[in-house]
Amino acid sequence: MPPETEGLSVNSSLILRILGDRSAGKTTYLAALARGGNNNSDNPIQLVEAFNDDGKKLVDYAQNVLEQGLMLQTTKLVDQSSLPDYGLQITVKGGSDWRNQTISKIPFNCKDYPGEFFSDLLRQSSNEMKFLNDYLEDCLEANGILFLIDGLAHQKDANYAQGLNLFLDAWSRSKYKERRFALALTKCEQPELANNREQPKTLATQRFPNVCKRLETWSKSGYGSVEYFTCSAFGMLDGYHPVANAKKIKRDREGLTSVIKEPKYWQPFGLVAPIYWLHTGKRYAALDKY
Ligand SMILES: Nc1nc2c(ncn2[C@@H]2O[C@H](COP(=O)(O)OP(=O)(O)O)[C@@H](O)[C@H]2O)c(=O)[nH]1
Ligand SMILES: [Mg+2]
Repeated sequence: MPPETEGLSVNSSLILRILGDRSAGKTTYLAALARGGNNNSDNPIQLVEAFNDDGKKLVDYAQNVLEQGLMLQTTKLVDQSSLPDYGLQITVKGGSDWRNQTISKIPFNCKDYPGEFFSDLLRQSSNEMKFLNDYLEDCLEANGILFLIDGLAHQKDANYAQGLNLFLDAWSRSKYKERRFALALTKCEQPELANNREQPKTLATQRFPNVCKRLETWSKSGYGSVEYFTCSAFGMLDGYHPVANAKKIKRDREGLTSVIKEPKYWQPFGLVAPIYWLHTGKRYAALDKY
């Protein structure tokens, strides 16, 4: 259960699942998020804290991996019930309405599925189908989905759109009246993405037209709402011409493998924006920058 938040404006708990292909950046996203806000007074993100053991482990992991510039290990395929379930709470100042100076606490639980789940979804047949069905069942518990896509993996657009069919069909049968689906492009500090990062829907539609079409159809059919976001777990290095704070290790059809370049100047962006929207149904523009 989330901690006591008496006297503050609190919405009911967000039950979140993160979807995405292997190497989309899911674990890095969560680790960077758990590492929390900074002291910049303009930053609406005041605090990110863990409220369960899995969440605390994630924070430690983030400190080792992101601050020391190490590589993350891939998430292992295990039985759905033994996946870590991270309990985090984000404290945000202000709100989508500029007159609103309240503090919002966003408690949420989140599971980070291994990429094999998503591969099963793409293949729609596999020896490991048992995992797929368990995972789909588990997703029915969620009222918010965050779908992370490596912005550089646009060659997989058609594949992803097909995988979404199966997923959305299953999720649309969940018990919730309000379903929110956030699509976030990751690694948007990369030059091909950075210029358009302030127009997330345009960027997503250009690079992943089939995925976006599928999501729009789903939303127009009344199953739930969709929003688009851009983010980076590493961010950019400031300067006259800001550059990606990332060192490339390899790039192929699957996307980009990299590590953070200057951990000291680490400034992720856009990580909280989709979660705020999934929680409140409102966009809070200032969060796109932090
Ligand atoms: N340039 C860049 N690389 C990232 C970012 N987020 C993750 N990565 C890299 O993408 C690769 C896959 O990340 P990971 O979190 O393990 O993906 P997962 O399989 O979806 O959990 C790793 O090499 C990460 O360092 C980002 O924001 N920018
Ligand atoms: Mg992972």
